[in-house]
Amino acid sequence: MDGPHTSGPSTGAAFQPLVDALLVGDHKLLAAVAQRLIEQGCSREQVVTDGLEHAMGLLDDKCTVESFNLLEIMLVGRAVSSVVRVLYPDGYAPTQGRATFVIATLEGDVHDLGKNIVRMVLAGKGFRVVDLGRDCPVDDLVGAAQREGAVAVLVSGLISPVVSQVRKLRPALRACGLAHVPVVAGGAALKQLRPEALDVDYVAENAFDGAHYLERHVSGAPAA
Ligand code: B12
Repeated sequence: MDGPHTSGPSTGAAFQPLVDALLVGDHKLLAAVAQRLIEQGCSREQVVTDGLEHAMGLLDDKCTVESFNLLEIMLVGRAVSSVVRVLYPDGYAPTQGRATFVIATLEGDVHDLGKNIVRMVLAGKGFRVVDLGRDCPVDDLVGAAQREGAVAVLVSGLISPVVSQVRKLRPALRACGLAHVPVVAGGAALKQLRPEALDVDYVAENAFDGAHYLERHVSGAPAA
């Protein structure tokens, strides 16, 4: 059900009611619209990428360093969370899974909506995801990777200053004997950079692209 190939509506117009409800921050209406799209045959991937991500991109000018409308953005954030609950009603905390990942937004970055979606997508695929939350020190994330036996470390980054934190991950993993554990990055600020520039193994375009990469890694298939 997560794949992009479904019989449901796929045009931008089909997602306009979702975009409209999101932009006014009406979380109840938004959850109802998302539910209807799912019932019409849309995949979760379409709702996230064509709906949520597209709409959030339209909020760019309300969330810059110069101009910042906190209340409006927070209402939209709450609305995004309501859609995530519609898409993943079973929650996200399997204690056993096909493999374990650790995920966080690193120190200095408080954005977590995208990270939460990644966690849900992976949990929906049967993986165990240990979420260290946002504003997380590099050492805490690496410590969790060691403690939990993680097979990959995932990092979400939305603001440019967090790039320097991401570059500290690989040396910190190496120092703990975890040089073999891959690092996967995503989020608006990180996906503008190539893996070499971040010193990570893969930069995901979106949650589903990241999940495909991780599926291949866990199954031992060569990276595409
Ligand atoms: C919502 C928002 C906020 C909310 C965050 C609420 C929350 N709980 O997350 C609040 C109001 C708190 C906020 C604060 C700020 N924000 Co803001 N914010 C946004 C906004 C509008 C949307 C981000 C979002 O949630 N998108 C929706 C999610 C679903 O998308 P996503 O995160 O990209 O995630 C998807 C994929 O990228 C992927 N993904 C994400 N992470 C990962 C990780 C892995 C491993 C994988 C596989 C995939 C993956 O999966 C998701 C689903 O596909 C963006 C604009 C934008 N276009 O991104 C600005 C934006 C990120 N913010 C920005 C700024 C400047 C700020 C502030 C500094 C503003 C200020 N004046 O203080 C503060 C930052 C404070 C801090 N220290 O962190 C800038 C950053 C610019 C830059 N390059 O540095 C942006 C780009 C706006 C802009 N155009 O200037 N913000």
